[in-house]
Amino acid sequence: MKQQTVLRLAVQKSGRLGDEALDLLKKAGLFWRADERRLSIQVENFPLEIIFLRNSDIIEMLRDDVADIAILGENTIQEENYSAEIRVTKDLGFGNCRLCLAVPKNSEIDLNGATIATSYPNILKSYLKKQKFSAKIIEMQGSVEVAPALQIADAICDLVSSGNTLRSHNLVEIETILFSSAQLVAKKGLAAEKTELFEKLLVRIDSVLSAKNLKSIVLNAPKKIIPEIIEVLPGLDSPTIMPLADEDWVAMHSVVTEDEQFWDTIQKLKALGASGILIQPIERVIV
Ligand code: PRT
Repeated sequence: MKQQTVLRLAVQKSGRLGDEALDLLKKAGLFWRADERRLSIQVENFPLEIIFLRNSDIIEMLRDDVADIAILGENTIQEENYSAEIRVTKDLGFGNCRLCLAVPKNSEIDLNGATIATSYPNILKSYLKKQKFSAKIIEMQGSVEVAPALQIADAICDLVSSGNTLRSHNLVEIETILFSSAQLVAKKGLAAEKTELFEKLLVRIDSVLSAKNLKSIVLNAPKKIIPEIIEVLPGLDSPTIMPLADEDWVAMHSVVTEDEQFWDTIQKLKALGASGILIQPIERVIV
């Protein structure tokens, strides 16, 4: 009997990307009962095995064919020079950070000729080359932010998200080298059956990403104000209009993005005479 093809997805075991990656897969309707602290788990309703790895090991496992696809930061892809080996990349919109150069507050360090501590020597090297700067790079695996205080380096090149780590070490950003977020990547050269599985998985993941910040709005309105409501209610498509028992009234449905204008829109609808406004989250959208 032919064995079922299973796609193998590598995700970070713990840390900044692991939990959000699993959360996204669950929202995409994937289901498993196994303990997430195991080395790997089998998804029960999709031919997918999730392999838990250290972030720094993921690309090696893709290269060694232990994994077919992975979720990892753009920073790691760039540092490991992996872009050319990827067939598809999908930005997942979490794990946002930036790789920055930072120096001690109030210092007037000239990067040209400085010593810079980093866990990203390859990205830094190519940045310095582009800028035609010569600087000495000190490679550190973690706690890069302590390097200036220990007088190991004049500056650092590290990931920043909230900026709290820099602030608490009296450091200030002077340059952003790279913006990064979590990416779903599929390596080149996957067999046709695995490619097909990946495309199916992508549809599910896309449906969750497309639904992000979307809200379903249902409201009741007097028939005579339908044109004004349509004007105010932005939607994916034109709103659905449904008759009500009271012939002078209708129910209207639309899907809108919860952006900065969202609550202004709701206020305007109310002011126009809409009532019973229901706002509900949307789980998935297939566009
Ligand atoms: O432990 P493991 O071997 O699995 O890997 P790891 O130590 O690289 O894991 P982790 O969880 O630190 O980082 C995994 C990925 O998360 C990174 O490769 C990035 O893609 C992403 N990410 C997003 C971040 C950050 N934000 C981040 N802020 N990775 C690290 N940081 C660190 C940064 O290095 C600095 O020490 O957080 C500190 C700064 O944070 P703020 O909020 O104080 O600015």
